[in-house]
Amino acid sequence: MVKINKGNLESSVKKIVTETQVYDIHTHLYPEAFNDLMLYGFDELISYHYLIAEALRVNAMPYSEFWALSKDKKTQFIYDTLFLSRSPISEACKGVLTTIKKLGLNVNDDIKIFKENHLKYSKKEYIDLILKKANIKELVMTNDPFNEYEYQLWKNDLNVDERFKSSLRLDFLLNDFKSARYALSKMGYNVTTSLTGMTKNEIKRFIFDWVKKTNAVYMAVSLPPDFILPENSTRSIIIEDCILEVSSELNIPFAMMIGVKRQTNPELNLAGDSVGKFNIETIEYLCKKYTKNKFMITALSKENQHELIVLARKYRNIFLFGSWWFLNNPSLIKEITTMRIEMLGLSFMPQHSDARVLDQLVYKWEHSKKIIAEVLVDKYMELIEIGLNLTYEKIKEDVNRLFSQNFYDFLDMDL
Ligand code: HDL
Ligand code: ZN
Repeated sequence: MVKINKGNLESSVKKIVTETQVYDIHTHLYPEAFNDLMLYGFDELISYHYLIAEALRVNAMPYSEFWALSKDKKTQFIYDTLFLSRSPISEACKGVLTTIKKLGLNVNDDIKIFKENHLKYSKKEYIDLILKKANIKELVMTNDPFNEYEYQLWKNDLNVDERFKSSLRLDFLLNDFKSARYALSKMGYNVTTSLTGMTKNEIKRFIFDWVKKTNAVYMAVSLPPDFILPENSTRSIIIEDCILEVSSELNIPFAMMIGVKRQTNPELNLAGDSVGKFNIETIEYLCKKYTKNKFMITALSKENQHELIVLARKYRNIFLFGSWWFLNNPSLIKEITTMRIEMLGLSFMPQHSDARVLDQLVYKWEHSKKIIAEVLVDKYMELIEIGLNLTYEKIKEDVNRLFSQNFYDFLDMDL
């Protein structure tokens, strides 16, 4: 046992956090079996929708003109605008530089070197390289059977890299049932516009079939700020009468990612979404009524994150995760992680990457782990000052909980 003291605390925590393998429980990544859905390499990294939003703020190129550019020209436009004509100081810009550096390149080199780097590897080799660099044990994809391209892939035998787990994404079903109904009928589910008993049974059959087909570890949906339960709406009825029934029957969590205002600026496409605060009483209602269901929850508004922490103290079936999207910035990760430790101890998962491009795993985890380690050092220092005996092994156990074990335990939890 290695005793921890004020002198070796910081170096020990930083080493442990760096070396602890991560279960990245929400990403938009895919392994090579998903063909075009697997995004990797510099061109994809630099044209992340966060950077598109930032570039089109400062260079008033008409949106339609930008979208008409080739991939090469989009890369050059973003690089010139955000990295050459001014310092790349934002979180998303800094992330690109962190990844380039961690891949062993010089961030001052010519962009041509960055663009060609991934060509040295096969897709499989690049996945191995990035997962190793980012210290990822396994990650969860976002799988959407309503995406025609992905649906066709699942129809054939998909040899999915076992490090890539599935989640069943239900946004289309819940937020656009009128259109989803047609897709479900085409898939062979006998659903009508009205939520009759038969339609609800067919929706449950669809969910059950696809959880099994994809071997999903949880079901997920992103929800708008005006999401409210109870409510006499299609979305609410499908959640209460279909999703929660299958979720409880299969003992898999229902993940709600709440507070996204889709397409506030539709001309920005994926970059056009914004944020709003939702009513926490909806989650209170769900937890009070469905004590046998497990809810993974994150929010896009900081105020909601505070309310969720308080609520998680009341309900053990809430699993809080991540500093999501517009909260995935050092200043906010620090504040939210500190609040969570102060009110929940170690019973939450501080981060997920939300990566869309494989290479992003490197910077998203490097940046987050730095902040989480700083918060942990402060909190452990307070324990040392009180006189508690701390060991390296105990801290290692704590950190392993935060980066993977808490989620494994939550999946196994039988309420
Ligand atoms: O709905 C979601 O899962 C969000 O994470 C969106 O995909 C968002 O565009 C995103 O990539 N955030 O990081
Ligand atoms: Zn996401």
